Amino acid sequence: MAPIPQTQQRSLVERLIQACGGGYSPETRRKYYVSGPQWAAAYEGHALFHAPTREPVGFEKVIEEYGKIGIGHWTTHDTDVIPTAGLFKDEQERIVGRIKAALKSNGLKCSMVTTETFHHAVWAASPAAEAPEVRAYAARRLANTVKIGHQLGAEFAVYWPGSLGYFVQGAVEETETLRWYAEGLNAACEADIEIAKQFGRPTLKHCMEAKPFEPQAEILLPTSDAMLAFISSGLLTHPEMVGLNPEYLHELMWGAAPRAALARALLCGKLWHFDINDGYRLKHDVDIAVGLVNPLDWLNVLVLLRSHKYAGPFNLDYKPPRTTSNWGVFALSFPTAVDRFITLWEMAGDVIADPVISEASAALRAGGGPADPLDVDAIVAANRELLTLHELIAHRMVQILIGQHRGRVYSV
Ligand code: 3MF
Ligand code: MG
Ligand code: MG
Repeated sequence: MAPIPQTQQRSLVERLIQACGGGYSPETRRKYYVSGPQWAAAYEGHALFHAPTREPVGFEKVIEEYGKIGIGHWTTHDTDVIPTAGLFKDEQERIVGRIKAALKSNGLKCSMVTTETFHHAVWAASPAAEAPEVRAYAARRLANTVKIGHQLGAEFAVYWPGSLGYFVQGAVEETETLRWYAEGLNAACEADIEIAKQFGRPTLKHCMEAKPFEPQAEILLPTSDAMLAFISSGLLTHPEMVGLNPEYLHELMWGAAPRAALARALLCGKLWHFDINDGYRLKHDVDIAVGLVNPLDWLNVLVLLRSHKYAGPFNLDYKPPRTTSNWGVFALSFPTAVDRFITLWEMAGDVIADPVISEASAALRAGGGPADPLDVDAIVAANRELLTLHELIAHRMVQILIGQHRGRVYSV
């Protein structure tokens, strides 16, 4: 093939996107509770070993592009949109006004706000640092984000305590730090009760998000399970206001079965918000877009969530790869991520309705018939053939994933 001049590259990519097919209309996409983070679309491709590959993008452009794609909700950190120095000042109010206008004119809603407590130098020793002034500032920041959330009409506040941990042991006394961290969350919930009254709105749903590694070397609340224990530890003054925002990859990173982690949150009634993406076990936080690495696992996850009537947001917390251009972020990365999610969600409906899976599941639950409860050999024998259905169900799910259940075969 001859070299493709830069002026022809977009039309080539566009033609190949069209050739892929499988896209949904913006109207269809808006039917799902999918949210697009400001930071995901504005990610410039930078990291410790990576210089940026994309130009900065402001919230007006992100909101406009999400609107065109059909992503109905937008999420943000306070400092994604308001410079740290402008917080608590008129500048904050001016920016919030501009955000409201941008959301309105593009038909989006703000579903979630979150406080950046990991990037700025003030968080070097975490938001629950030894110095009381850091903790007092953190409490003010959290309350301020709650206020912004109410101004923008959000339903959720998320807390990823990224820097709650350490590189070297010794200085940090974990029980004390966790108590201080709880005080921060308590301050946010208590502020919310007051602010919600002023706005005549329900309080926000406060959701904790765990990640096992990064940016600290050791993390005090590394998993969703650790956070469930923290929520019911007695340290929170309003545990009923606090739930979870698990992230698919964050659970996978530590080696968990994400579906089992979600199931534990469901059992506790705490699965309120969900960051969706993909990646690999026991690697760093690669934040690949949903379904590009583990589509079968994702199908299983969505079967679980559909079966339990999960109705919260699916937040597209991924990073478009550094190889994707600014234009490509909105032309390809976000629309295809949403479309894979929708397809997997609908496929999960196919799995739930599938007659083979239904009958096999019912048969497994029926068991092999009454056996002497103390005759172990008889119990084994009663189920011997039925247990083969475990593998049959897994096979059937792969068939559904690859379209083989509709007769897709190769003629060889
Ligand atoms: C980090 C994350 C965060 C959180 C966000 C809270 C930058 O790995 O996942 O995204 O999701 O801070 O919403
Ligand atoms: Mg996340
Ligand atoms: Mg992540």
